[in-house]
Amino acid sequence: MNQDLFQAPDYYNLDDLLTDEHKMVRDAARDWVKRSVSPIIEEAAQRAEFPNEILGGLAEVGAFGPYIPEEYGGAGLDQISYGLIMQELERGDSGVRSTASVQSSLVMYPIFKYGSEEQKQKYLPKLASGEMIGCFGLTEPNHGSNPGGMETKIKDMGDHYLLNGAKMWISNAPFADIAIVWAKNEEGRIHGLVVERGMEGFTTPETHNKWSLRTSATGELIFDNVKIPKENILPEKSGLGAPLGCLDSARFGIAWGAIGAAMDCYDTALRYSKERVQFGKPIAAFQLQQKKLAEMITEITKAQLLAWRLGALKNEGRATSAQISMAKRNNVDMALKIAREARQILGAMGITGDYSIMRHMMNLESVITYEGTHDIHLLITGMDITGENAFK
Ligand code: TGC
Ligand code: FAD
Repeated sequence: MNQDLFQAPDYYNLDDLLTDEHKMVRDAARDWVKRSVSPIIEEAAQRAEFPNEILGGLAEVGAFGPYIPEEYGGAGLDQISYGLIMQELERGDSGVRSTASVQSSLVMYPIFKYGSEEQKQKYLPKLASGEMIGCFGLTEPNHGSNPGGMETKIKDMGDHYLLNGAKMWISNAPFADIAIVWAKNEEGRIHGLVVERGMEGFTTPETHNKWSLRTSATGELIFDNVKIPKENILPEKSGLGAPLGCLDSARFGIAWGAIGAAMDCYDTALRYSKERVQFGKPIAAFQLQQKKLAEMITEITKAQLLAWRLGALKNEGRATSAQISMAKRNNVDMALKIAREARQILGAMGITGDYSIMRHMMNLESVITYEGTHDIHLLITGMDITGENAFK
């Protein structure tokens, strides 16, 4: 690929709102992405493989459990630092950010929040170091936007549970060591459980032929009479609110991550527009191209402000689920629109793997669907402001 010349846009001097620690964490992730992700990511995407060699680096920049306390191996950082790490990872590639999001917010978070002390000691330090990789199984073949209808079941057998059912579209599934799986008991109550690779009856076939998020491995989780020891149930919370609480944390990270993809597309298009000459002038000198670029930086700046404020609210424990939905929806949509516009600024060159834009664009088609679709987040906002539920 072309050399990574990325320069982060900061039109409203938002760095002034960050602490020294935020900037240090952000810059470490930014440098690492430049050194270790940019040079290899295009080829990994072309091969449709997760680049395993970056796992150690992800752990080193604190991408696995940034806000999990240090006593459990996490980085003990605040929510804005978490957001900034996700922004930098997705600047490299959404699939890389996905792997870190799932590990942090969908695997470590539920163990930390809903797990027993033994579960925390057993899993969290290994997940933080990348020695163990996890995945999160909520979506099923017949239940995507409506996870409350799930069919995966556990049956109490006295000294253990029997797990039956299937999950699909699960990030990290093909190589995960553990899966946080959501299943209903005989009374229809949803519980989280830790399923370990190697348990008899548990398989994780890979989903192939994706045109999006090609650097992230996606698969199914199939449970055929899997014996789950009772100590593998997350004891501290049950009900649909338990998995949805994890999604709040992951959606927050995505709201930041999408800004990274948008910044990369904008920066690439800006540089290209100054270098590409047509009709005797750099295309940056034409009003139509300036309109595109000016609107991009405006939208990025608005998204940065939204994310920063949401991070501040989250640090104070005041961010609501609906506020998180608004930021996820707005920022992913913003990034996808910017990727499409930036691609046009590059003309034919924009469709090649010599530039990151098309990869970002294709990735964002998954990001706008997973963790709650664009429609679902609009309905969450609609319900919050009107008090009327338009889902059902
Ligand atoms: P509803 O009746 O509204 O709520 C059920 C219970 O949950 C509570 N709740 C929440 N709790 C915490 N955080 C939230 N965001 C919450 N939203 C709701 C609610 O208070 C209630 O609690 P209780 O105590 O009264 O029982 O549920 P519903 O069945 O009507 O569904 C609501 C809806 C549609 C908003 C929700 O189900 C939803 O968000 N659907 C979208 C599904 C989704 O986002 N799936 C994501 C799967 S994971 C994924 O995509 C990972 S991609 C990872 C990557 O690679 O980065
Ligand atoms: P559906 O729910 O079938 O929706 C189809 C369409 O109908 C959408 O446009 C939707 O907005 C619309 N719709 C649905 N309900 C309504 C309504 N009430 N009102 C109006 N419109 C509606 N899941 C996991 O559990 N773990 C993972 O790690 C994970 N990783 C993923 C990775 C990738 C690459 C992808 C693509 C998905 C992943 N998912 C994961 C699944 C993801 O969360 C679901 O795809 C998503 O929640 C949407 O579900 P669905 O695809 O079944 O779409």
